[in-house]
Amino acid sequence: MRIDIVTIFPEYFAALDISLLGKARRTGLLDVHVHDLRGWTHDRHRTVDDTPYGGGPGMVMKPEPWGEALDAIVPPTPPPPTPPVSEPTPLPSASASRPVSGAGQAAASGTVPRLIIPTPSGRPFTQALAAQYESEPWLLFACGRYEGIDSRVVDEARTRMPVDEVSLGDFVLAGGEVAVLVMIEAIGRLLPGVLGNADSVADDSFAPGAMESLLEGPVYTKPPVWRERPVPDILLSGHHGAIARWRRDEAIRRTARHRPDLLARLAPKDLDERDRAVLREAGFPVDGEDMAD
Ligand code: 6GU
Repeated sequence: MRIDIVTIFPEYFAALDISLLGKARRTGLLDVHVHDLRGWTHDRHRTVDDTPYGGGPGMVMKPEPWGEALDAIVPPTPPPPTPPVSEPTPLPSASASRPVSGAGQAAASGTVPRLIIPTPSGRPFTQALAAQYESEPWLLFACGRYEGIDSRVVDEARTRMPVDEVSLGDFVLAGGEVAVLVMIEAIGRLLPGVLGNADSVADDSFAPGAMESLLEGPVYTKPPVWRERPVPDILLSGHHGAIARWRRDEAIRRTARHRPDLLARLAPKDLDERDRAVLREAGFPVDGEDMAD
């Protein structure tokens, strides 16, 4: 997968040299290109922002550097050559087979990236969206700072490539850089060959179908007793069925505590009697039952 990132703070992306993603880059699974937006400014101060039309607080990123950046990374399709007026219109087949060259080649052959713009006013970034992005050959991230990028940049980009405005959640970051690091880590670890063990992806909370959207419960490793705290006996029992049941109980309890909204998504047909008992105990009656039951 190719990833381009445009930012005024390229230093943030040094983190992409580390750990799993660093290895994925070194082995060629990930081809990351970080671009400094100020390289497409032309004034002495390398200005990227200006005051908002209509007034209001803060600054808005100017459209010109963004336009030049996107043109450089995704060369625009040139207008189709105009045939001389006397010439008959070529047949569609002849027109379709006409070779394209130069800057138009990328766009004409369908090789444009998906442009992803991190913004608190975007659609929610989820595991499902990470999985969709994992299957794309080329992603381009545009990191805004200040109050955001002049909206005409997004409008024009949409005429040339698919564009998604994406948010990490209901809070405000100072800029898109950290959000892009988060998204690239979530996407990158799904690429075949990036994680050592394919099962680690299948078992994730939120992976499609995995544990029907329950959070994962607690985990333990050696030693068996630490600061007088023993590991739960069941995990040392060797009873795989009982261990799986205990883990599911713990997952249901943790989900009830931290994400009651997720419990509403559980399909009643996927709940057995034990699930219902654990849910009831956690204060979540299911399927027509109520607290009086
Ligand atoms: Cl994607 N960007 C910014 N600047 N703030 C955010 C965000 C993104 N998601 C949540 N807050």
